[in-house]
Amino acid sequence: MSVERRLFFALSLPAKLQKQVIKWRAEHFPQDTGRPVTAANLHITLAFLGEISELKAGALTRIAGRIQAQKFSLCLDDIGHWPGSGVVWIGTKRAPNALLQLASVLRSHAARNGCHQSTLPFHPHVSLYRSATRPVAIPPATPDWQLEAEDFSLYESTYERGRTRYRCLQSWPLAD
Ligand code: 3AM
Repeated sequence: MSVERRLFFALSLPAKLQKQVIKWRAEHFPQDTGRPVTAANLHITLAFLGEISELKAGALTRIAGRIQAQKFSLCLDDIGHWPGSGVVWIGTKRAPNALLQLASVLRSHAARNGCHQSTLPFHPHVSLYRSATRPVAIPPATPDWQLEAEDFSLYESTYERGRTRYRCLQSWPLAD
């Protein structure tokens, strides 16, 4: 039987921005808000692939390598809470077209390769807390962080000893 891995395409956050976000989160949310996402796991999901075979992962990896997409800059200037999924997030009020196009291309390739895609509209975000099911006092604003997206990556999600870990398997540069 072929081994399946839980994979997704995402944008990473530079280490400096990860630290800034973690510091700001600690200063603006009470400790019992939910399960905080660790600094290394902060990301923006572009397309969730689910548990897929090596064969399918290989096909999607080759497709990702042929995608022609532009660099873009993203302003993280929005915050919200989705009580249903228990996620507190930061996002953007104005998603750049290049980001929307990249996510759309990855999602349609994923769907064509049998990876079920959510019917909810794509809402780019960085999850800060999970399991935040109680009401959360949302700070009035973020510090308006800028994310310069220069590549996108394929990640594997594993769950070991009670911890979720995201491992970057491969990255592809975005064009100037
Ligand atoms: O951190 P975010 O919310 O961007 O929520 C999961 C996480 O995204 C999402 O995939 C990312 C990496 O785990 N995810 C998990 N299960 C999912 C599913 N069944 C899912 N997204 C869509 N459908």
